[in-house]
Amino acid sequence: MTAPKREGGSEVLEKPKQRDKTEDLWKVVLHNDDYTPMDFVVEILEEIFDKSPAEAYRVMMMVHVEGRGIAGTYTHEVAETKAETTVDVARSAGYPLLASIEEA
Ligand code: TYC
Repeated sequence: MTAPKREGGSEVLEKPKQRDKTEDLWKVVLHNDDYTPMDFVVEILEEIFDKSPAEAYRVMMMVHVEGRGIAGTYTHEVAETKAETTVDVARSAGYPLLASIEEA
């Protein structure tokens, strides 16, 4: 049985979900292309991957120069959702940006 939620806040129930330390981590990989604008990739990195403007620019340039780069590392479900959101937002804007996931 789940403990009832106490008035004024239960320490246990209101804590953010702890990651299972045995759960596998997955990288979200961004891929370079010739058409997606640099500013758009920087915005994706700031908004979906919670990067600072400087870090977002650094990762975008890494992808631009090297062909691919790591946007972030997450549990499988979160990585999959962020990769899908990235591709959905890019397609809605008319850009071919690709994001994939691979085990970290
Ligand atoms: N190569 C793109 C350009 O010159 C920029 C870009 C960077 C595209 C990273 C995709 O994942 C990417 N506009």
